[in-house]
Amino acid sequence: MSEVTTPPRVKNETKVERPRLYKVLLFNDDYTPREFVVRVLKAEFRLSEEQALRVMMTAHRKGLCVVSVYPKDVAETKAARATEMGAAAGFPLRFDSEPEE
Ligand code: TYC
Repeated sequence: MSEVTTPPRVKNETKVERPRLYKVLLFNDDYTPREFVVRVLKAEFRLSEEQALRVMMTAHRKGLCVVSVYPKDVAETKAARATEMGAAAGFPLRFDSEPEE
């Protein structure tokens, strides 16, 4: 009589990790007018007036502030576009992006 063996059941443990999110950071400087920073935050990051004011004042007082988090390519594009808005107006306004912990 032939023996039928069933293969051992192996749990599929392949983990699917979520892509890391990236923070967009806003840096303080001594030259860019506060209202201009607020305008850029509203235009590029879709912040409300209140949110934009809070982020701008935090960067102003502490040196930097996290604006928001996005997938890598979105964070990089938004940081570059927002920095370019400042440069186009003659200001040293700087945004950058970095991975979340
Ligand atoms: N420090 C600037 C000023 O006093 C305003 C400012 C705030 C600039 C936040 C950049 O990220 C910034 N005019």
